[in-house]
Amino acid sequence: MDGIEKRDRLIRSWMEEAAQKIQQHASADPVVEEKTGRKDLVTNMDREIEQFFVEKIKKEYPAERIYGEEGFGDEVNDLSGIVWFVDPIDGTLNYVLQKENFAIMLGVYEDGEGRMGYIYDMNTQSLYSAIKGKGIFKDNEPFAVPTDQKLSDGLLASSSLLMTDDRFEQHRDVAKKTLGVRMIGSAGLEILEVLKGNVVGYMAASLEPWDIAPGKVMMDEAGICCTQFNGEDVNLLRKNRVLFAYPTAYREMMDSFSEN
Ligand code: 2AM
Ligand code: CA
Repeated sequence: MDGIEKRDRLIRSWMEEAAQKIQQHASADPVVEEKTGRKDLVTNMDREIEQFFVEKIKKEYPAERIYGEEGFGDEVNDLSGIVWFVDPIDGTLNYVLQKENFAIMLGVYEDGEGRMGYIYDMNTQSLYSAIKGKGIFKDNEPFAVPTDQKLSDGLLASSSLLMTDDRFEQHRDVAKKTLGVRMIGSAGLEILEVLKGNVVGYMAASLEPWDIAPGKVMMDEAGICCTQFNGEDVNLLRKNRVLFAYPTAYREMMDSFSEN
């Protein structure tokens, strides 16, 4: 992929601008609509921010495709060429109910391979990024990630569905082996918790491609495992059940699943 430095510069400025737009509306109540149900929401801000990114990307890179949560990009049925993944607000339920604990996410892939990943933490106004082969950054500084962690020595992040739905008993057995479970409700922020070493892993029962793609670039760059529950590669064209975990914790989780 050409022009990585220019892309990085542009993406950083767009992420900052998007964050400012959301910040400016922080005191106003968003207009909320249900998508597939009462737990799956979209607001005027999700739409506005995705449209903002689509406009910027299409102006600079008209030949490249955009796979965005709210549908303002392209219909994407394969990952050939350059594909941009856009999640304008990750953690929309938090955005509506809490006005905090959400993120803006963007990923750039080439022929299905992660090249660039960005997660903007709206709580701390920090931009985490990864460029394949170039490392991980917090804002403009290199960001050190732990090399490995064990399941029994740390905390585990989980999507709430795994804790509330009886189909996931095996996952609760894994959770019992840790020091405790943590749930934020934003895949992007949970992935950052893994990256910081605050949790040894994150398991989620239902993540969309744009929830996974940006963080997966970071995981790959940091040597952290990221697969479906069955060990297969994630599929960035549909929903996935995903495990993100440090290598030792990942092996312990997979062993625990196969014991049951
Ligand atoms: P979203 O807010 O961008 O939809 C919540 O546990 C996490 O799962 C969030 O990152 C949320 O992303 C994601 N998620 C994916 N599909 C979802 C759905 N149908 N309903 C709620 N959250 C979903
Ligand atoms: Ca979203």
